[in-house]
Amino acid sequence: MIISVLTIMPDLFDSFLQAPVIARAVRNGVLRVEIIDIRDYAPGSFRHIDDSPFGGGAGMVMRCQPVLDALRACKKRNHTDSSEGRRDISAKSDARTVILSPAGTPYSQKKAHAFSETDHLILICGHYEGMDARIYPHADELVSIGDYVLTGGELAAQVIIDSVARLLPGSLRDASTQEESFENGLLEYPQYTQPAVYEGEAVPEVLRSGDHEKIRRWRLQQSLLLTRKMRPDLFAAHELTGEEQALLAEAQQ
Ligand code: 6GU
Repeated sequence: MIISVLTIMPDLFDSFLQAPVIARAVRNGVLRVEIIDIRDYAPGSFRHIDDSPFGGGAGMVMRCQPVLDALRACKKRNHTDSSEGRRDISAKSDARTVILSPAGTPYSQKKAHAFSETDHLILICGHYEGMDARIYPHADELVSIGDYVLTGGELAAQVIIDSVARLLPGSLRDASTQEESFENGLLEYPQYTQPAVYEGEAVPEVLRSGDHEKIRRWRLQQSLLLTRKMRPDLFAAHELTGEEQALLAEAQQ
């Protein structure tokens, strides 16, 4: 897949793109990340990308023209019908265009899976007090990464790229994504490694028993207890199986 990022701060992605999971996905040919500097589409020597809001008020607003010209050029470049300039991983269908904004719908692991199945994802990083409202209809959706305000959408874009890249085939070394938090609607069970006793704290005996069925049941039980304690909202949304009910009843005793 291709992920295109439209930003006014392209430098913020330099070291991020060198992170192992991203670099591996790129190396394996399952991902291409394209960083587009919106300023390149702002004309004149000042290249101004923002302006004061109509009606007054504090702060600046991102102008329509540089953002929408950058978006159009990005789509055109990646969706040309001619085979010229097209790589094997380039987009086959239309892009999914996302604006990153604290006013968006909450990001989730489910959304990460959906994004990982698109051929071309375009992420537009908002800045200043916001964007001209006429930009929003050009996106398919608005996404927020949580109930707090960031200075710009760049960190949010990096959160999304990281969570999507690790789901692409060949980007993680093993199948470790299937059992982790959120994949089954529960938080992950506690993990331990050597030594078996550290500063008097021992690893639970069951994990050293070699009994795989017992370990599986212990882990599921821990996941349930942890989720109920730390994320009552997730726990309430989770439909308990018969086995899970039994494991919780057993823990009560
Ligand atoms: Cl996507 N952008 C900004 N600027 N702030 C945020 C956010 C996005 N998600 C949470 N806060």
